[in-house]
Amino acid sequence: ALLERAAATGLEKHPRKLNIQIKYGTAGFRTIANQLDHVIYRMGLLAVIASKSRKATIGVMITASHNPEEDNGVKLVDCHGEMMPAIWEKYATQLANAGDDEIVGVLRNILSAEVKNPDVSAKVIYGKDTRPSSVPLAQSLQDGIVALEGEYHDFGLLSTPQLHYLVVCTNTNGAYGQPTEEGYYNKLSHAFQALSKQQEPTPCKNYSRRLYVDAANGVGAPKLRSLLSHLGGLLDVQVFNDGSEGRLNYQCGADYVKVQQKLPVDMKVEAGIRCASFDGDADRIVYYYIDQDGKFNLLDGDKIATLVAGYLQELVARSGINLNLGLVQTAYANGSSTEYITDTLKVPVACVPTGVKHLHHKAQDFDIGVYFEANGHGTVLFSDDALKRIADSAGKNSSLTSDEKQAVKHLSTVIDVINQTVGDALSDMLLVEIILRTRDWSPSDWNKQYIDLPNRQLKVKVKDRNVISTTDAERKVVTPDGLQAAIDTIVTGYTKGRSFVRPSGTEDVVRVYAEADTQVNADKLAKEVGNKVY
Ligand code: NG1
Ligand code: ZN
Repeated sequence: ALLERAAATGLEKHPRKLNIQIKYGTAGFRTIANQLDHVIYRMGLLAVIASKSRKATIGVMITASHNPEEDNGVKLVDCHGEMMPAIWEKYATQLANAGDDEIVGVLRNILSAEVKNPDVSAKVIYGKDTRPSSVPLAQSLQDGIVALEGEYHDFGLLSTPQLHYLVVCTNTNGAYGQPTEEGYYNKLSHAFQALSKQQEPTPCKNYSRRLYVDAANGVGAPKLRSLLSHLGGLLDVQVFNDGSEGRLNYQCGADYVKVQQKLPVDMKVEAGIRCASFDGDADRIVYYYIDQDGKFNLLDGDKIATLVAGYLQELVARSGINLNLGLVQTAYANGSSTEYITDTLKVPVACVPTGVKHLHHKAQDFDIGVYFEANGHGTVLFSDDALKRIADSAGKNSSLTSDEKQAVKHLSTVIDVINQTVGDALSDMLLVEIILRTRDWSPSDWNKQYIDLPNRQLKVKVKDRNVISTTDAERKVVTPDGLQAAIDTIVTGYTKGRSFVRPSGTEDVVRVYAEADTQVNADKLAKEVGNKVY
């Protein structure tokens, strides 16, 4: 009778008004906010079932990340902090698209497939971004949880990575950190301060504490402020785009800066100042600066990944602990970065399809797995075994040389600066800052480690983007017939040319990527390849 009552509540308070099909993709459901009410109510129902299935707390985040303000979205976070497995994406899609009178049947199927004991209690925690539509949608979610008699905790405004952190903390009884927002700031800031003390360098000549942050007018702004208040003045941050309504991600934010390769609006920047942009839910970060010639220089996810991998690799080598470190990228990684990682850092690199879950999964193959998308989403994973060996080494301090001791100490401290549950703009920012400070690098010192190949991303509108299918981590087209051969022919005409196309998982477009020896050629290559897609 509970299921029938939940369906009746849905019909009465959160009916499916339009017969529009929606799909749970790589980032959950994402579309115009006014089509999401019934979807989010139903995700409340599904979250309760997921919690019963896992016998653990499930997370739900209401956000559409870097999408325009009028969009919104919802994403379930599984009990270990990761995305839900594919079968749950299917359940979510079925449930969202069911008629109001079909819900009971769909729920019953999911329950019978996934839940042994339906009487077990359920707990769901959730958060939302700053979109005005997130407020009523959070209420719809709560209605869904309550309808199936789940327990809930509303954390209010959160960044996406904060929610992932809270899910993991809750399900590990605090072993990962305190399951509160304050606990999150404490964990990151204590580690950052400790590391700063340990690495107290001779006064920095090139690194400056000064940092400009474009918060995309999103949730990153208030959360950054909270974090800064825990840092004891170690960073001198000026926040831009810090929350005007109606301007979320509008000509600002990590996605805009990365794709447009230019400064966000409303940011006055002097040459040489280190700048960073978050996206709307603060799970991505890119850096950049204007050089003495007035030229814009982007330090994207690839540059962050190589910075982090180089630093960790050095610590591991110095520590004397035998740990394998690897880096995971997608096809969007700049060709120069892959070359630099392989030839200079000599770190093994893997390429996987777009989407955090593929990167996260692959990174688990290493003792220390660094993963980043070029767009600035990424983090570092330490295997349980690696954590144990680092802790063991820190414990047997006496048998180590003083340099080994120091490296082990840095290594065991830096782990807590990192939000291992998912890419996190705040945590990644702290990590980048500590490394730049340790190296005493200005942004141009960082940038010159390797020179990016000029590149271009385009979107092409097509009738049905899903006629394009790909293989080899999206680097080769399988269908339609002949498209890959056409791309190959075009690419041969360009020095250092590389190009690929794939259907987006979050927008109704086909994405084209191209890189070549000059910007003019990269633009031309992208356009030529784009013309073959229709
Ligand atoms: P799609 O729309 O599938 O390209 C985009 C990003 C992904 C990932 C997801 C989820 C690019 C090229 N693609 O996916 O990397 O971040 O959004 O937000 O940046
Ligand atoms: Zn995001």
